[in-house]
Amino acid sequence: MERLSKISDQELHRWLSDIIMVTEPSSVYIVLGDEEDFNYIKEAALKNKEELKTKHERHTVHFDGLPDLARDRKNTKILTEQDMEIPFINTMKRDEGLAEIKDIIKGIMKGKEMYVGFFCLGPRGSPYTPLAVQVTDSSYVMHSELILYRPCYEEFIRMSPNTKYFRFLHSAGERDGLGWIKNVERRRIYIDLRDETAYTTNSQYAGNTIGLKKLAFRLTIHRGLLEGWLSEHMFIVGVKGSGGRITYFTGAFPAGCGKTSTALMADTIIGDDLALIREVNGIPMAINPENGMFGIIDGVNPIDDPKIYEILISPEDDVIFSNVLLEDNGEVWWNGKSEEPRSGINYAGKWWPGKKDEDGKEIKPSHPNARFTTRLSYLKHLDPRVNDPQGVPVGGMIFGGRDSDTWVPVEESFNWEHGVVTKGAALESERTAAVIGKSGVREFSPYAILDFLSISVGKFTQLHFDFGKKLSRKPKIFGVNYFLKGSDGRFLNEKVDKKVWLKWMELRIHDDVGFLESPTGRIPAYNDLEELFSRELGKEYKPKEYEEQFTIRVPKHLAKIERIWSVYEKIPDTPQLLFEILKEEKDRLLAYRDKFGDYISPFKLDKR
Ligand code: SPV
Ligand code: MN
Repeated sequence: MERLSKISDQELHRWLSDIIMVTEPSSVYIVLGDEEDFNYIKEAALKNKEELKTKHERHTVHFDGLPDLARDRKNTKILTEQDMEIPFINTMKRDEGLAEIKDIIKGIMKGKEMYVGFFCLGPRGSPYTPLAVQVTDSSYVMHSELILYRPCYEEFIRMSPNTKYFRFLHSAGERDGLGWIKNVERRRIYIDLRDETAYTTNSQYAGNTIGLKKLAFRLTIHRGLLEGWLSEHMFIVGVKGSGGRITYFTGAFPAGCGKTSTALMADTIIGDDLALIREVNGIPMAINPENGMFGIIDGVNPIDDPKIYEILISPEDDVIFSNVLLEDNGEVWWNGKSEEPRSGINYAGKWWPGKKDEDGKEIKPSHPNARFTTRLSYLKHLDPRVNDPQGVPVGGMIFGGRDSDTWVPVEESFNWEHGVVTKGAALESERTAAVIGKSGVREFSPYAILDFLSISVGKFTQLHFDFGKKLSRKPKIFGVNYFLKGSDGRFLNEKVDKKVWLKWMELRIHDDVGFLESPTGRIPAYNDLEELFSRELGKEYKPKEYEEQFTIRVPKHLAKIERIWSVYEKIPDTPQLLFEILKEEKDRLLAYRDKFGDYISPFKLDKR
């Protein structure tokens, strides 16, 4: 009470006392976020078996359990006042949703401690940082948040009476002997836009439960629409250019398409998942609402991911591993370690080499969606401006999907609107084996944000157009494609090539290199890439490779425009400008086809 009474906001007190009455925890712990609290929460997680010890003091393991290993799309709903249908978004009438939650949370915290944490979704002391309160009965969730976000109880004490803040209420509900949730059928993730409050019940998986991550993201998207700023599913990185200048990029990629690896390959990093972007004096300024990474661990190995791997094996660094294999000797194993896995416990219970499920299928030692939770500050290439209250100026925005046959490896759009439409709104990605369903099928993935949108993708597109109008320095928008394949099915590029694309984009932002004009945008000239490949990677880049990679595949582009057109045609609030830009692109492609044929060698394009 003493901790809480320092915060004068009466509405907060009322809300907390209401949920305490309904959920009936046996005690309440107000988290200030200092070291003492951190240790208290971590100890609690170990005591109640939400986390298990490993051979390193600072490393723990958490298991979500078989039914709870990923985001629950079906039960995640946006609560709206009118029962509006929004294409691609799961909505529900607000009253009904709130009533359902109220029923589910009755007495749900009985016998448990409730934690209340105060957080800043961005640098402390920034006018652009949203505030948030998290209530949870899970010490794992609070422990994760203390690693992933900036605690800021002090800001709540200081805040002026009308300051808005997001509220998150989570309960893992009952757990069984293995620590898994018992009441899967009462799992709900409801986001109430009106009160900027989200609720999660009967789940542990961080993508459902960590209010500050993807639930707050849905709320910032909505608040951004009302206030005229952008909330993006993007990393924020810095790329070094001549004279030591740093140019900042944000980048959006669907899961499994190179987002994390790009963020780690850049020269500096500010964030790996989310970006809030405001217009300040005509400049787009980005902040990272997060302070840590909740990253996929599957496949992380010392050769391809040295920066992450180093953190994951360092006894000095706080790491929570989830849904990996915890061997009996206290060693953590995931797919990417060089040794063979030994017996232990994993996301499916006890595990031993060769263990099979009921259908006789081998149970993987570590789950494909296994994750690590750790601090960004451990990265040696952390950007010095990561806590700058003003954020960093965005020079370029990158969109990239998994595309075997259409986009070239890197291309600049003609202007902001053209980029928003043809790179962002038109983003597609081929499904990977990690997602249930047929792999290789192309999915609509606008802005890589579809799973998290709380507003129509038509409105989100209009918001980008309007945002651009306020800017005197518009970011250049680029499309990248790391997954282009040759006619024989092999990838045309190596993983490291993305370094060259980043450097080329950096040069373009400063107009330090020219470009070739294609019907779909501006592509690199051969000589510029040859020089960059040699300088950055010590690699010889042959004209033949360039030609194959940068051929403009006209029929593929035309087919893509048809697909995208027919999707947006069914979204009632799509801005007319989107169709105009698609139409212009189609006309350009047809004109180029008349002149050069279906497959256009970059050597035939005009240099500017
Ligand atoms: C993503 O899936 O985009 C993630 C992980 O960043 S989750 O927190 O599950 O959303
Ligand atoms: Mn994400």
